[in-house]
Amino acid sequence: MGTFAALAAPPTVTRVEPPNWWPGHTVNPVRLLVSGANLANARVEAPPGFTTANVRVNDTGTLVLVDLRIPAAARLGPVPLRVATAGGAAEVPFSLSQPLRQKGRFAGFSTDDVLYLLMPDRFANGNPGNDDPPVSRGLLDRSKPRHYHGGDLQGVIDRLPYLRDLGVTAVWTTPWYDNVNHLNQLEKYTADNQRSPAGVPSTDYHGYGAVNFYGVEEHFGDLTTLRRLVDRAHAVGLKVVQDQVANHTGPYHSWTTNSPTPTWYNGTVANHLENTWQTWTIADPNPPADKLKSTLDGWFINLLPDLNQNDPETAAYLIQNSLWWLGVTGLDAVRQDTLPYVPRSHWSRWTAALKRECPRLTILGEMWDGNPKLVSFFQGGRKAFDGVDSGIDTLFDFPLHYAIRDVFAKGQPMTRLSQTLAADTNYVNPRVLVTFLGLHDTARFMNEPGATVDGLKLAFTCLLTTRGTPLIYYGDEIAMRGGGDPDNRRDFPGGWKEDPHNAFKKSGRTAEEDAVYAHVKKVLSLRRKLEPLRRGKLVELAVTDATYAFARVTARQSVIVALNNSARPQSLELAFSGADLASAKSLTDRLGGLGRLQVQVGSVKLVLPPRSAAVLTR
Ligand SMILES: [Ca+2]
Ligand SMILES: [Ca+2]
Ligand SMILES: [Ca+2]
Repeated sequence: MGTFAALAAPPTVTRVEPPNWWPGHTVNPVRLLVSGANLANARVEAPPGFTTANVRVNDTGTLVLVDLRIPAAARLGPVPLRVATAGGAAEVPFSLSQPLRQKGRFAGFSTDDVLYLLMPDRFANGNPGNDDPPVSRGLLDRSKPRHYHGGDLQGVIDRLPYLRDLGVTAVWTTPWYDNVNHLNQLEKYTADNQRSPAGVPSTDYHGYGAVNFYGVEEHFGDLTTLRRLVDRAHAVGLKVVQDQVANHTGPYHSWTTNSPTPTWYNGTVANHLENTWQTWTIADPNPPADKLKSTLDGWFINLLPDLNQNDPETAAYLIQNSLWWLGVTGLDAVRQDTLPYVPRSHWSRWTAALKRECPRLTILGEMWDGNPKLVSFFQGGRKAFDGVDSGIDTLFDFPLHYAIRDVFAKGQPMTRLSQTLAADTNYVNPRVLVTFLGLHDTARFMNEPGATVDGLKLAFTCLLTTRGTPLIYYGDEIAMRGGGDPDNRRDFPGGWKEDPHNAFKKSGRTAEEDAVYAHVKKVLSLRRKLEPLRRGKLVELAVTDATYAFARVTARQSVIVALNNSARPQSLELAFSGADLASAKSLTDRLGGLGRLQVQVGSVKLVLPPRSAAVLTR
């Protein structure tokens, strides 16, 4: 029968997560997850100066967790690390990298910035060579809204000049994690986190179904292309925001059948709770225990495997993964998906770990609710009743999103805006909220009943001049149409060589597209030139059903914004606010329509044409 050594099959190693780390990093030791086979009872051997500890092998002998302490003076490059068993030894392909320089990276965003959200698959096809990669043939079909369309990271690189010319300052792309390489076969599963008729084939073109947290989706490019994108963006003055998902993996992640620990996920494919999306239970001091549990531990759409951040191994993996993307690219901010469905204690530890390494980083959380009380509950800066400060810097301003839609598309009274902003007292810091007309999960503004191009322009004027850090969803600046997901994710016209027209260029835009584009560009330019529009205190001056006027005020300068949402001209008499206006003899409409206005004893009278706005300065 032979000896024990002869009986033991030799170990093999296929990969390690993270594949590299940095000497002097705030996380040390780093916890490695080694994948392979025949790893039962493995030891991990490290070179002199390095130490390994806390080796843990899963019960199939295919995954090893191990702490690796990296000496401060460690040499860069491959680290000769080995996994050894009675059957032999295998090399672990791990290396140390030079930390990226801080200058011009890891910068965070502020109210000085304007974000631009795009979906790489739907924006521009910069590399037709990756349209149908060998590992995932047959997923591309531009006629099908749930298939890949061919857009990629090179396409984003190619269009950075367009974004810079428009006047936005930061790019947020939907996730670039490696997603599944075949059509989704699971009943009820669709590519967009929504139920759809069973049997409609779909892909994970949107990136929210990660099967490898350390991989770049091959339809979009590779890590080299991603790093080039971040570097090129920085070189032209644009920041980059990564979309991360810590709540769940895609349903096809290998962990669903073979996990590093028994409690890696909450439940199993065969036996798990369903997430019923009762987000308010998180902010409820007395929630029903079963609802709290299904909200935190339930599987999104009853299908996306829910990661268990209460397992310290899972939590450490997720924290390191976030830090790895920052470290390898130098990006500036993180947008975190599905925030409320993860224990707040995890966010507290995760945000602290990210800020320890990158103190200027901005963290934006997705808490989808129209109620400011619920949204504000998740903003960091104070401990809530649960004793937790989430550390989340800012959130999407869904309450204002709904109000802007109601007013400028559906014709509801302007008081709706004032009412919504009156709830700002709920927030630790309402000024930094990320405000938006729409995003990839909402129908387009132009799809609302009652929406017009004039209404869209007014909505943009309001969005880009009121408090907050504005976000523009790709294509809204050219009045793109589209209903609910996935119709709101149409291809940007001109992103593909074969497109009949090219809206990236003035000469290619339709009259309507160019009118909206020019308007957005103009208001963005005003926002850049006029500091109060970015940093000023918001002071409401007047509100009626038809009109709304406010000032943005700093110690040095004031800007008055007046909007008429009605189909008739409206007269306004506005009292001034701000020291620089007290002695003004006249005000100028920087949007241009009203020209120069005479001032009478501390107030100005103006008549706004139907559905128009003015931005007044001294
Ligand atoms: Ca492509
Ligand atoms: Ca893939
Ligand atoms: Ca969860």
